[in-house]
Amino acid sequence: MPAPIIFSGIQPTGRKHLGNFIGAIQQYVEGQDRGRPAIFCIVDLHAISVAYDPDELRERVHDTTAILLAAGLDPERCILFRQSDVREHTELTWLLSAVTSHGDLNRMTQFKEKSARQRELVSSALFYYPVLMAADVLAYRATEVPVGDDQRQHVELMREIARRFNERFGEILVVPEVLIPEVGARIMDLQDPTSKMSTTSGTEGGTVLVLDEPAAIRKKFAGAVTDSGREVVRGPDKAGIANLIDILAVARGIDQDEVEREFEGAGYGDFKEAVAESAVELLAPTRERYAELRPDEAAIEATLAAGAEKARALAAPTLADVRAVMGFGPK
Ligand code: AQP
Repeated sequence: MPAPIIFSGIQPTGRKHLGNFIGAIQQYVEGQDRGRPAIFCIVDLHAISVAYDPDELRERVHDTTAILLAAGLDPERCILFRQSDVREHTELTWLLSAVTSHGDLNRMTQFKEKSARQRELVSSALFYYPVLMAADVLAYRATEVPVGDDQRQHVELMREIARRFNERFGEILVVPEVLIPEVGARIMDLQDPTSKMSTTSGTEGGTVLVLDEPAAIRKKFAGAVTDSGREVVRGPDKAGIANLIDILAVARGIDQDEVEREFEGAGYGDFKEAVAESAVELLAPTRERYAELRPDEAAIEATLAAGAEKARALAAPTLADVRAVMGFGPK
């Protein structure tokens, strides 16, 4: 089987959380040696779909790049770049809109949820987010898209867009596969374990940040909402405990049954402490390395510029093919 072409994007915030780390960043690091190539993109164009500050956006791109490098992405083994540096993404977005159904966009859960939370303006960029995401991936003819469970619907839509494009214009685009981790695809908010851990809609106490100090992480786990029972098992009305079981399983690289066996008869207090320690251990190396890398903005910019050059070289031929079959430019 040929090596996969891996592509995934991540939003520029300095507040990457444990859900992003487990659902996405760990998959990126694992994928960088499998992908030929593995391409990771800081999606600053997506970030403008909600209210934002331009100066802060630049800073957050640097924060996120430093987090990814600190977590183990190596620019020698993958392509890491800033979305807005590669104009092919925006051009392809418009071209793909010709084969994107308005009705499909209307069905997107993320749009429904995020538009309801906007105070001043529901931008059409928020509505168009999935088309830009489709362009991100399809421009590289990627075969595999590692994401958390919340992005499943968007990947399904991009597959539909690619299929419709190919039916209409010929086999130009590749229909990618989604890659979702078996455990940890949806890490839940510690204070509200029926909602996913989230940058924009989570609770402060229930969102464990990659850059949190160990004391803050321990405090958040100590306050995690559980249930009135005593058993460390998954089951109905045990969303909080099930979430903690998932986190411990992923952090230690074991399966959930093993966690349940180990904590049979233990109280919730001891269990929460063990989960907190595993999360501290999981995140500490990234936080420490981040502190070393983040101050060198010139090095971060150089990494992004080199990545953009490689990305452009891959996206440009796809765009040339797409333009040609769609009837643009001289014959
Ligand atoms: N709770 C989660 N559990 C597992 N994976 C998650 N992801 C997000 N939340 C969880 C995955 O992280 C990747 C990067 O996400 P993003 O930075 O692009 O932002 P997002 O998907 O919009 O996630 P956030 O941080 O929760 O932001 P908001 O609050 O805006 O929704 C993606 O692969 C995502 O699936």
